[in-house]
Amino acid sequence: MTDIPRLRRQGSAPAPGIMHLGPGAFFRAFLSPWTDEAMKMAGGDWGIVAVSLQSSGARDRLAPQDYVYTALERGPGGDIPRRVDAIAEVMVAPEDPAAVIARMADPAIRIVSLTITEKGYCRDPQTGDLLPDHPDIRHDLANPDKPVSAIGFIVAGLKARRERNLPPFTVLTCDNLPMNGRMVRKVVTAFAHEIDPALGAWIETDAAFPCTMVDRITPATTPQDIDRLASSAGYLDEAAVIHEPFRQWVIETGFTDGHPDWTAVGVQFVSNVEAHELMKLRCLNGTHSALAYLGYLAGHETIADTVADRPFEALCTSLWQEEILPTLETPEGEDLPRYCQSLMARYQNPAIRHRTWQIAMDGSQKLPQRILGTIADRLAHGVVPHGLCLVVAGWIRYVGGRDETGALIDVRDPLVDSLRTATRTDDPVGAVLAMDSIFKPELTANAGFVDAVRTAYDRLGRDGSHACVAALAS
Ligand code: CS2
Repeated sequence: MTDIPRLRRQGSAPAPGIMHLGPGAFFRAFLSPWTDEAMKMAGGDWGIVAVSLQSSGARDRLAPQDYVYTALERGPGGDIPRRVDAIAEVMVAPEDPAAVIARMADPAIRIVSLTITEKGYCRDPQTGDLLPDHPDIRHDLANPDKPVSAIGFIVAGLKARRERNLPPFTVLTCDNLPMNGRMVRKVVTAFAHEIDPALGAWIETDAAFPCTMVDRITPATTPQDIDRLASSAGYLDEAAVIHEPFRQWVIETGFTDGHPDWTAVGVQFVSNVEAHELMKLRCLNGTHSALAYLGYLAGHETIADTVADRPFEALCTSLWQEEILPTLETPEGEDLPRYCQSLMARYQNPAIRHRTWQIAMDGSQKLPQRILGTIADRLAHGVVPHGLCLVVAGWIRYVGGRDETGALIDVRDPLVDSLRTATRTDDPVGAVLAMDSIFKPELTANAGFVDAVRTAYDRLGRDGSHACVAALAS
C-alpha cells in the first residue's frame, strides 16, 4: 500500500472550540463527525483539539494526514465513506501535560468532552464516588500541575481558567454511564475540594456537566478495513473508522458558553436525559453484554454471529420483554418495543463485525449499570430475573479465564487479578459476589438472586452456554 497517496486536508483546519479527551474510534465515529457536519451546515468555530491521555497512536496516524480521516458507514448494502475535517490538532498529554492545561485555559475552548471509557473516571463503579486510592488519583493529588488522569486534567484546566477570570468550560461526558454528567461533576468537585476548597466551590456553582446518552455501534478497525478503503478510495487513511448507519445523541441543556449547532444535524436536546440513558444502557448495553459473555462461551466471534444462532436471538427478546422493559419508563418520543426491534436489526447487520471479546472487556465497570440495576428492580417487585442471573453467571465463567474448550481467554478488566483469584477459590460464585465495588450488599443479601446465579453457574459448567441459553429461551 506504500504507492497509494495518503489522505490530506483540502483547505484549512477549523478554528478550535472544543477539547476532547480520548481520541479513540468511538469519538472519531460519533462526536467528531457530528460536530463536523454541524460546522459544515451551520458554521461556528468548533474545531476539535483531541488529546490522548495515554499513547501517541492516534496522533501518529492522524498527523501525517493533517488530522483528516474517513468515517465509513457500514450497512448491509455496503459502505458509505465520509471525510471528517473537524479535528484541528491532536496532543499527547504525557509528552507535555503543561501544554494541555494551557490549551484548556484558552478562551476559545468552551467545551471539554470525554470518551475515556467507564474505568477512566477513577470512580467506585457502584457508588460513583472518586477513588482516592486509585494510583492515578493519588499521583494527581500529589502533582496537580502534571496530571495523568482525565479528572486531574479537567481540574487543572478549570483552575487555570479561574486564575485568568475566564468562565469554566462545559464538561461533556460521552461515556455509557447512568447520569454520566452528575457522576463527572461528583468526581471532579471531590478532586478539586482536595486541592483547593474555593476552587471546588467555584466549580460546583459555575461549571456545567450536562448528562448525555450516546449511541452508535463502532467495532474496532482492522488492517483489512484500511486496505479495503485504500483500494476503493485510492488513498491511504490509517485513522479510518467503521460504524453502523444508526446514531443517536441526547444531551441535557445548560452549557456555560454555547455549543455547535448539533440540533441542525439531528442531536436531541432535552431537560432531563435519565429515561433515555436507562433505556439505552439496559436495553442495548445490557443485551450486548449478555451476548458478549454467553456468546463468547458458546464459541461465537461476533454479535451478528451470536444472534444468527436462534436461541440467542430468543434470549434477547425474552430479556427485553420479561426482565428489562418492565423496569423502564418510556422516554419522550420513544416506543420501547419498537426500540428493541430496531436493536435486533442493528445486531443482525452482517457487515459489522463487532467482536464479543471487545464488548466483554471491563465487565466489572459495566455490569452495575447494564445488568445489576435491572436485576435489583425486578427483585424489588418480588421477581427473580433468571435470564439476567444467567448473564451474571456467564460473566463469572468468562472472567475465570477458560472457555468451554479449555482454551485461555484474554480477560481485560481493571480488576482482572482479584477476579482471577476469586474464581480460583472453592466457591467462585460466593467469592465474586462478595466483591462489593461491583455488587451492592443489598443485592447479594437476596437469597433468590444468589441461588439463581449459583444454579446458572453450575449448569453452565455442566451443559455449556448454548444449552443453557436454549433452555432459558424455550
Ligand atoms: C458496547 C458499546 O463495547 C461495549 O461495551 O456495548 O460500546 C456499544 O457498542 C455502544 O454503547 C453502542 O452505542
